[in-house]
Amino acid sequence: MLQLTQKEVEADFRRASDLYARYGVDVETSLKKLDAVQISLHCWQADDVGGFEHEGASLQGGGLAVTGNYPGKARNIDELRRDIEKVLSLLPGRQRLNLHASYGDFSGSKADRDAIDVSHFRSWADWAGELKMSLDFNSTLFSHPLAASGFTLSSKDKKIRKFWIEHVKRCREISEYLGKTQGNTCIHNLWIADGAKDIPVDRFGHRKLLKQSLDEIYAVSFEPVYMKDALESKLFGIGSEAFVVGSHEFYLGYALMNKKLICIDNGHFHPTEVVGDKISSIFQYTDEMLLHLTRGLRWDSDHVVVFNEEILLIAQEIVRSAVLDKVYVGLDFFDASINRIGAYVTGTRAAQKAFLYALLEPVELLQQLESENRGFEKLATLEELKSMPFGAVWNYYCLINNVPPAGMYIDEINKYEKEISSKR
Ligand code: RNT
Ligand code: ZN
Repeated sequence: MLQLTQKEVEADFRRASDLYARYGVDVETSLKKLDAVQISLHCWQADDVGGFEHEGASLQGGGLAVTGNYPGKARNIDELRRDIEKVLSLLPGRQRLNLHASYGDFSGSKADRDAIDVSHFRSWADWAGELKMSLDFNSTLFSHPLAASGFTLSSKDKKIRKFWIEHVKRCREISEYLGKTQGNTCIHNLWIADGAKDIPVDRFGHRKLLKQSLDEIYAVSFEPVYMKDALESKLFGIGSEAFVVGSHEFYLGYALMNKKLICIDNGHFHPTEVVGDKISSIFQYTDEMLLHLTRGLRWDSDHVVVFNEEILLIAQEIVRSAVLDKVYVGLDFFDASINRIGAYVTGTRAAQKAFLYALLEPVELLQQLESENRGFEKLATLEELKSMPFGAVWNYYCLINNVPPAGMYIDEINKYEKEISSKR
């Protein structure tokens, strides 16, 4: 693996700063802004979306599939926490952790989804507090017998709806508790898999039921300083190819009418849709949103994030629209075919790099060229920026954050695998 000394990283950085300064970009300011981008790490990459409700719990249904059987999966809360600590030690900046309700600590008392409460998340809050890390939260409406019909909050069966309404109500209370404990807003995200494999006839009926369930759930309000609600839309899932109740139009409408956050998962759209383009539209009507960064690949939505054009445009649009402080950023991918810690670190660093790249753009200059109709110069400048020494700035950012620059984290992960995760 490429090894860099501190001196080399610093020298490269000085040269890079000088070159960016010639475009009018103050690199130190960009790095300060990058510090403010806190990425919420999804807890579910560590154990393939299994959760800890009972021993050997695994992902079931929900239109999600995790493929691969790479060794080292976290089998319990302790292993998962240890893995997350390792991941955090290899990431510059500060992160949050995004929990799913199914990851509660049920060692004291087991509870079905309609009976969970803050007691199941106390040990999480304690652990996160020690790490000075904040938590976000998700209701879990899959991997459960009452989700097996393919419908939960939009089910035509009143008993099923009632069960899940109670679950989400409790998850909101847990989110409020986490927010109060950590002293900042816990984002509660709601995603449901409700939908149909084949041609539905009563789309309207299911969507009406979902709206009713949501109205009932959100009838209780919480202080936004403690918790905020987000709603995540989807286009289709495995087994729900023909119809997903919670579509983009459905939730965007609901979020705007009810002052909730829309959650945009960039794997939940048609493959040719440009998700970055949505941000400046959404922000005309709302002043906050949640992102799930992922990588869609053909029909699947959950590959490890890489620093590609799609993620970059999302970051650029956030920076160019000056809404960096209004976007909550989460990750959402699960790959069981490679080292899971490696997946986290590679994916998170890729997302951070996209934000850094966007923060190093001379936005004013580019906007000026555009407004003066100097299209060729704008295009050429955008192209030239691609070969600026952005990697030198990234490495320096890692250095000042005391984490390995460049690919020097790879050896660390291999060591952890050898000593710890491979023995599971
Ligand atoms: C599924 C959604 C959702 C889940 C997690 C586990 O398509 O993206 O966010 O991945 O809740
Ligand atoms: Zn998602």
